[in-house]
Amino acid sequence: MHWPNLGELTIRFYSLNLIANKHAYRRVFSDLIYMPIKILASADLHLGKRTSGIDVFSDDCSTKLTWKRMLDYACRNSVDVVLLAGDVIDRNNRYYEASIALQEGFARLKDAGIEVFLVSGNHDFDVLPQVIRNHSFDNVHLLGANGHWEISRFERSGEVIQFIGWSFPKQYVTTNPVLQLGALQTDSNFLRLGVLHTDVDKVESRYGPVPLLDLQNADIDIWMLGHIHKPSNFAGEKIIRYPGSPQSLSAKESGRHGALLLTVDQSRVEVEEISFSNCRFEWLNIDVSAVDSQETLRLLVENDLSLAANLKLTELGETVFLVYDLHLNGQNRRCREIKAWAEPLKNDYDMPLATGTRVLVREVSANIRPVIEDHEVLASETSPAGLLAQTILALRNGNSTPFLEELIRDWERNFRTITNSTTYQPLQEQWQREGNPRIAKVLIEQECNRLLNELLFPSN
Ligand SMILES: [Mn+2]
Repeated sequence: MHWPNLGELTIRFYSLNLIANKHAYRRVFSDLIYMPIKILASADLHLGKRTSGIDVFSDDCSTKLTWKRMLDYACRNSVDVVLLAGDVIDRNNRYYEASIALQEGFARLKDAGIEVFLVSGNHDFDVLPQVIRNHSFDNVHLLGANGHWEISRFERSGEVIQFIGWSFPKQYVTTNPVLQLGALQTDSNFLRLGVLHTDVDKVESRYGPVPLLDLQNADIDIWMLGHIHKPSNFAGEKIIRYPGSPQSLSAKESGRHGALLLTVDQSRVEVEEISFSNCRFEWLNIDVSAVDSQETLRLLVENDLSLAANLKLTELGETVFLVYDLHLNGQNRRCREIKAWAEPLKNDYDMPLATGTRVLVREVSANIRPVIEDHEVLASETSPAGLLAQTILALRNGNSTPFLEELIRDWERNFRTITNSTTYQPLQEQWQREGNPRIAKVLIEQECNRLLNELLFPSN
């Protein structure tokens, strides 16, 4: 930390008053006052697209508006660099809407003195270089065009960052781009920030597959990646992250979505998650065992949804739509009626929270077990239902039957086969640390109940 002397403090005082958020002025003083560098890192914006899955979204959930919120944030918070790790423009949607929004954004960032470093991904391998070529933005730097690694030095307030990137040269790339990185000369005295659109640990992928180990071993200090829309963070000493798509584009992209703010202070780097998506998808299990009328179902759903949504209240800053998929479960003899009572929730439910966020329901699924009065009587039958009832009873009483033993052996054999595949390597490592969850019996009981339900109450 560099402590300012009196002169510098005076300048800081005046500059703070003069600037009053005028970003450009900050640049004038930035050589006099030490300030950490702020990088807003994002990927997979897919400009031209909008969130799908529920009618009420309309144009409010277009990524063009997410981009605008990101620009507002960058300008308001004196960000120095905006970083985009590919698939900025969506290949199949509204090219003009996308390219115009991008150009306007670049111009706005230029006015604010903000630099942009970016690489292209499989969606914008051709259009992104075009947009940048056809409009001269001297603050915008496409790294690694034509699939050749490139380094660009950024310097401000005496701090130096090397942005090192590689751009998709064509739609599909089946080779590992990091293998070519070794030839590039970097300076280990200054931070090396790698930007890459890639499918980590997916050997068969057509989207620039890279083993995680190669990212860990490369002469790069931080990796900001694109392609996977769910924000993710790889464990280990090095910061290796997918910022994820800043807008949730469908219910498959659940949870919080936004960008990462990296603050580089000397050699220390802090990472903060900033939300930008105006919609957020979640799912919720609701136990309907006690439901006996449409009214009790309504009360229960309202209560559970309100509890779940309010728990997220502090994270809902920009969220306009909080959209739930409900899974109804439990044990109830009115399975069919409950499903019918729940049906209107999909189009009808719309609850406002204190933040102004609207809670909606997108989908309702049900896995309600029937109430079987007497398993003992059923178990005396030799029918398939009898066999299932015997198995359920054995599981409940801690006994075993030859059929149950066979099921457990089958389950364990299949489970081993699956978990021995490389795809599940991280899970295996987790289980080695935390113990393998041996839940065969729980799953078998669930499945026996489900099958018994189908057999006894076929219309449910
Ligand atoms: Mn991609």
